[in-house]
Amino acid sequence: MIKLTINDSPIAVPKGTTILEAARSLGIHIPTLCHMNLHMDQFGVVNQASSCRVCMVEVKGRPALVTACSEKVTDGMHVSTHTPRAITARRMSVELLLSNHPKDCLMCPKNLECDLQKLAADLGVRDIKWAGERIDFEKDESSGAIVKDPNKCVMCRRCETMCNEVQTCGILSAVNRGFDTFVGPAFNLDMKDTSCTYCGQCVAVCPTAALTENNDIHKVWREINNPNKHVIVQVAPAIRVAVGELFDMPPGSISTGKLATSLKRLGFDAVYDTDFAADLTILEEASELVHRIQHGGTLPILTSCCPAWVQFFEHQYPDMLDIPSTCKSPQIMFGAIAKTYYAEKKGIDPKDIVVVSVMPCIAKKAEAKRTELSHHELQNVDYVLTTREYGLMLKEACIDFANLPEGDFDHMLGESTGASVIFGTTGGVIEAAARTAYEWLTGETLEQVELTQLRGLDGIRSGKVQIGDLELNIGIAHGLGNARKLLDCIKAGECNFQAIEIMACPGGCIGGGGQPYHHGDMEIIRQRQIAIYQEDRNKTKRKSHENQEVLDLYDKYLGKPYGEKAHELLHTHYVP
Ligand code: HC1
Ligand code: SF4
Repeated sequence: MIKLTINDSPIAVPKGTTILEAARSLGIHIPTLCHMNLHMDQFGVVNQASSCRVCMVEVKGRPALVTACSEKVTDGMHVSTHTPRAITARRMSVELLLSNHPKDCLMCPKNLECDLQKLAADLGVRDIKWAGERIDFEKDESSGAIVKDPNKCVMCRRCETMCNEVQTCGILSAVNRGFDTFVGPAFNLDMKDTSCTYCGQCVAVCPTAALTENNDIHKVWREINNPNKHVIVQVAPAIRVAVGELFDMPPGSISTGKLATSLKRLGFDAVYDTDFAADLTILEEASELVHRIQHGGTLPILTSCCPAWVQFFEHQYPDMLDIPSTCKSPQIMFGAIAKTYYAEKKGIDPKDIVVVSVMPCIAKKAEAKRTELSHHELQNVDYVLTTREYGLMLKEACIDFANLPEGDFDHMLGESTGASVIFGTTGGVIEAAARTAYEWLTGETLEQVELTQLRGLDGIRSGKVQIGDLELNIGIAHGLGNARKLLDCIKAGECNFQAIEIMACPGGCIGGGGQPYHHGDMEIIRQRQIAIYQEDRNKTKRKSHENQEVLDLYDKYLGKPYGEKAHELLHTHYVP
C-alpha cells in the first residue's frame, strides 16, 4: 500500500491509484470534465485524456501543478487539492475552453444538463478574458437521429472511448490538427455515411451539446394539434423506470400509471404500451425458435429488437444475416398493427393515423425511418421521442409528473404481462421468450417464472434452461463490444448456443442513449434494473402467451403466430 496525505488527512491506497481516486475515497471532490470512469461489472471503462486540465492540484515539492486524474500516488506524497493556485488554474482552464465555445446556454439542448456550464458556475466564472478566435464548423443533422455540433466539442474524448472501446464501432476520433481539432467521423463524413449504429452511447457521455439527439418535439406537437389526424402513442418498457428522474424522483421509481395519465393530458388520442407489442414479439420469436428447433433451421437464433444491434450486424457481419430472428422490433410491430388491425376496428383511414413512440433509445429514430419497415407505403412508425424529449414536452405543458394520479393504458393494444416489462433490461427478452417456449414445447406450466440464471449485469453471460428433454443453451451480451466477442465466438465455431440475446447499450434499454443522463453513475442503471424486475413481479400475468389482447389480435386478424399474415406485417429482412 502507498501512504500519503491529502489536505492533511492520511490515507493508504493500493499502488497505481491516481490522486483523483485517492481523494474520492476520502470524500474529497476534485472537479473534472474529460475524466470518465464507468464501473459496471465488466464495463470498467476509464477515459483518461487529461485534456481539460480542470483537476489540477498541488503536490509538495513539485514546482508545477499536476493533473489529479492521471498522476499516480507515491509514498510520502503531500497533496493539496484546493489551494488558491489550484483553484485559479482550474478556473483559467474553464475560461480558456469557454473562449472558444458558443456560450448560447439559454438555447442549448444541454442547458442545465451540461458539465461545462456547471463547472463554470461552480468555479465562479464571470468573465472571459480572452475574446480570441473561434472554430466554426457546420452542424451535422444528416442521420435524423444523432446531431453533431463540433463547435461545442471540448476534446474530452469521452465519446471516442465509448464508441471505440466499449462499442467497438470506431466511428469517432480526432479530426483536423491544432486549433481546428474536434472529434467526429474520419474525413468529417456525414454521420449518415458512416457505419454508426446510432446507439447514442456517445451522446450519453458527452459533457456538452457536441452530441445530442435529433429533436422531434415540434413535429409531434403539430400532429397532436392537427384535428384531421388520429395520433396514438406507445411507450417502451424502459421508460417507466427512468422518466421519473427528470422530475426529481429517485432512480428506480416505477411510473407506469403516471405515464399513462401524462400521455392523456398531453392530448394523444389513444395511449398504448409497447409492452403489448413486446408480448406480440415473443409469440412470433418463440414460434420462430420452436420452428427452427423442430425443422432443423439455423441456430443460434439472435434477437432482433435492438435497432443499434441490427445496424451493427448488418455493417460488421454481413455474412451472418441468416441467423438473426426476422421479427420486427416491438416498436415497429406496434406501428404495423396500429395502421392495419386498429385502423380497421376503429374505422379510421391508416393515412390519418400518426404513430408516435416514446423510447429510451436514439437508434429507434433511425429504425422508424427504414423504408422496409412500412406497409402500403406508410411507415409503421412516424415519430420517435426519447425519454428526455418526452420529459421536455411534459415540462412545456406544465405537467407536474411526480404528483400525477395513476392512470391506465387504453384497451385493444394496451394489455401487457410481466414478460414484456423485462424487455427493458439485458437478458429480459430471452427470459420472456424462454417462458413461452417452455410451456409451448412441454405443454406444462412453468412454475418458476423467474429464470435468474439469465440475469445480472455481466457484459457476457450464459445460462441453461431445461425444456423437457431439450437443454436450451442461451448466450446474452450487452454493449456492442461484448456482442462482437460473442459473434466472433459463434463464427469461430467455439460457442454452442441455441439462442442469443443482444442489446447494444450497457444494461440494455434501461441504459439507452435517450434516457435521462446518468452522468457516469452506473448505480442509476442498477436501480432501474431492480425496478424492472419489481414491475414484472407486480403483474398478475407474467407470460406473453397469456396476454388476452394479443390472443384476440391473432384470433380476429392475424391467424396463427408465425403464419402468413403475421409474416407480412411482423417480420422483416436485413440488408448488408
Ligand atoms: Fe427497448 Fe424494445 S425493449 S428495444 O430496449 O424490444 O428502445 O425499453 O421499446 O421495440 O418492447 C427500446 C426498451 C423497446 C422495442 C420493446
Ligand atoms: Fe459510435 Fe454509437 Fe455514437 Fe454511433 S451512436 S458514433 S456507434 S457511440
